[in-house]
Parts: sequence; C-alpha cells; structure tokens
Amino acid sequence: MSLKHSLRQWLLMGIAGFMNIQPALATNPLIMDQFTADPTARVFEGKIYVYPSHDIKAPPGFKGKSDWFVMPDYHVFSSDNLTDWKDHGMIISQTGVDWVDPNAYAMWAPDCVYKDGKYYFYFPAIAKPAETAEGSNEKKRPEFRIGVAVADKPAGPFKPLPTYIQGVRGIDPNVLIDKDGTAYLYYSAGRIYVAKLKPNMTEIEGEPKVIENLPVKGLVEGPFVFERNGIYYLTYPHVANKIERLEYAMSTSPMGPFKHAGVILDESESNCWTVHHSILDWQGQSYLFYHDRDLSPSFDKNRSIRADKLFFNADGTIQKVIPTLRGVGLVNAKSEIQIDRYSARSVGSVAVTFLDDANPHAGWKTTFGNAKSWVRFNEVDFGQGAQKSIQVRAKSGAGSVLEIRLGSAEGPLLGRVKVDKTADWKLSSAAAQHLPKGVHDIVVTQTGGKAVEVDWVSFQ
Ligand code: FUB
Repeated sequence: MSLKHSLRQWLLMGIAGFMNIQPALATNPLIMDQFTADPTARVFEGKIYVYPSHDIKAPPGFKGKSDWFVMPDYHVFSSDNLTDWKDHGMIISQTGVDWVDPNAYAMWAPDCVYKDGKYYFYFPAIAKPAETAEGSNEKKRPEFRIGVAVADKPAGPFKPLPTYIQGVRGIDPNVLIDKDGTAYLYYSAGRIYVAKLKPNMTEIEGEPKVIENLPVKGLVEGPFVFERNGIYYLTYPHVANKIERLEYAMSTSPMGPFKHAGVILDESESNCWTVHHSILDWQGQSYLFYHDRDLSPSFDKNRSIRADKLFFNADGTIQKVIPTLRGVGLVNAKSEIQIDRYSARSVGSVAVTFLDDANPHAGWKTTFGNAKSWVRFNEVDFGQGAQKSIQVRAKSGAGSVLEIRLGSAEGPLLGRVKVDKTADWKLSSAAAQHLPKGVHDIVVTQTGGKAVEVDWVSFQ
C-alpha cells in the first residue's frame, strides 16, 4: 500500500470513525464493518432509518450452540441518500432489559414505528428463565417474548419497558399503523399471528389470531405488513423448498383474510438459510431491504443487510426483486468505486474474491483474467464532470492495461490506465477525457492481455 493511499484511507476512516459514518459505498451489503440481519427500514424525520438485528461471532465462554445465531444487541443506522450510512451505535442490549435473559444472545428481528410523538421499538428475546412455576418444582422453559422500548427520537435513547407484551409468545414483531390510527402487531410462532395493539402501543387487545391461508408446510416467519392503494400486503419468508424465500399475500383488511399472491425474492444463490426483510418507499421508489451472507460465505448465521429496488405491477401485484451486488445508492465519481460490486460482467475471466480472507470486512477485489474481460458499474455521479484523472488501485504480476469507458464496452473512452508489473497494491493513474456531467454507468475492461487485480477506481 502506498504512503499516499495509506494516508488517504487513514484520513477517510478517521473522519468516518469519528462521525460513525462508513466511507460511502452505496453497494451491497450496506454495512461493512459488522454483521447485520433482519433489516426493518422506516422513513422518520425525512431520513431512512434501518433497524437490523446484530449477528456476532461467539464470544469467549459462549455456552450456546456453535452453529447457531449469536445476537446480543441492536444498532440503528440512518441515511439521507441510500449511500452514506451512519451507525448511531447500540440502542438496546440483552444486558439492559429487565426481563431478558442476559446470556441468551437471542435479540432477533426487530421493528420500530412512530405514534403520537414517540418511537416504539419492538424486539423479540428470550425471557429470563422464570423461577419455579407456582405450586410446583418444575422449571419454566425459556421462551421468546416480545418487548417494547420507547424513545423521543428515532435513534433513541430507547427506554425498555420492564416487562414484555403480555399474551404474546413469539418472534419477529412487525407493527402496522393503519390509516385510521389503529395499530396491529404481527409476529411469528410457527404460524403468523396478528393482534390489535391498544392505543398505548404496549398491550394487545384480546387474543392474538392466526392468519389463515398462508402455507402450512415449511417454516413461515418474519411478517412485514404494509398498505398501498387500499391493499394490505403481508410479506413473509417461507421455506417452500430447502431454504427461505420471500412470498406475499394480499387482503383488503389488516386482519385478513389474506390470499397468497406470489414470490418477491427467490432463494438466495449463496444458500443463506434465512432471509428477512422490509419494504420501504423513498422518494417515489420502493425498495426491498433484506439480508444475505456476503461477509460470511461459510457461516450463514453471520449475515449482512442489502437493499434492491422493488416494483409493483399496475394491478398491485409485486414483481420479483432481482438481487444485485451494486445496490441502490448513487456512487460519487471521486470516491473509491468498488467495481467488485458490479452491475454486469463479461462471461468468464472475471473473479471477485476477498481482499483479505482473514478480514472479509475489508471488502473485495476484481480479477480481470484476460483481455476483453470487463465489468459494468452503474450510476456513478460525476457531478459537474470536473474530474481530470482516473486512479486505479491495482496489482498485476506481469503488467496490464485497463480501459474505462462510458456506458458500455464500446462507449466513449474516458481513459486508459497502465498498471505496471507489481506484486503489491499500487495506485496507477492516467489523464481522463470526455468526462460527463451527471450520473452515468462506467465499464472497466482489461485490454493489456495479462491478469490484473483491481481494488477500486476513482475519478479525481
Ligand atoms: O435473525 C434471527 C432470526 O432469523 C429472525 O428472527 C428470523 O426472521 C430469521 O431471519
């Protein structure tokens, strides 16, 4: 790594670390420095807030199962552009809630809603094993309950209530506040249940009811309900085959009856067993937030959150979401453009691997195997197009050449960067020409005949 590069990285990380903002990536996964799962995305106070759960590697002395989830707490993240994500830090921990077993590491998928000036954060966790059941020596079995924490602001501080919601046993809470102000709590416990919440948002009215007409074969969990043009959509992960995929059902009422309507997201190509999601409208576009195992290919209980665009058909049905590496945020041309999160690539001869297998959080590199191998990276924001040079962080055992073009592999040439023979990562640069204003796709092609590894490309 060159001194200049180290200094720049250090400065970027320093600034980002100070403000808890990640260097802008805008790509999938959304969060690189930690594992995140089960994202519920909401718009509060003009920003996107994402409430995921938090997977970690088992800490020393961990007594649970080695191949299972280890989930101690929750962080909240926000963004006003889908590119820069700010980590507001930990908002609730298993050690800070009276009723939660502080050693259970089972802070599973949460939700957060706003009502009458307060933010209500709903989270499942394993309750402290109660002392002996009344009148017997029998120990109560640990069970999942759903708690509530309340805040004045979307990032907290959240104050957990001393006990869980009475009458509810299960996981994956989701709350819909209907147009008339009535709030409904959905959750899963083998099947999906719904109960009306009292106006205090912390107690249910009557008994929870099972939602009928959903698949009964294969696990169904993780409900996320929303209303659009008078249609209520109940979306949920379901194991129809071997692992979860996202399906949905439609109704004209929040309590149902719902009718199964189709699949939103197919099973993950990575074979991640779980998927868990939410759907958000932001500035006229709908987005699916979900998770996969990008930062942990060999252990799918260390997950990472993603976002991709979601589209409705004219009749209100939902088109299948196409999962991408590219994600949804615009990428500034001056940033380190991570072309390994490409939008498209040539067939064969392009490989994406971790920069450092021992530290997946450092991200990936792209290896262009032979001449004519290329990747396209969509939606780079050139602003006023005042950049003058192209920089590439690359290495090549025999030396190579990269061409960067606008739009397609045949598009206008923006520059040709020669990468000298080097065993170490090195910055190579070339003058840029024809740089456009505004947002454009770029294509990076290897034209030098020898393999070259690329960390990132940037326009300065
Ligand atoms: O993250 C733990 C559990 O895995 C969630 O609660 C489920 O929805 C599944 O994603």
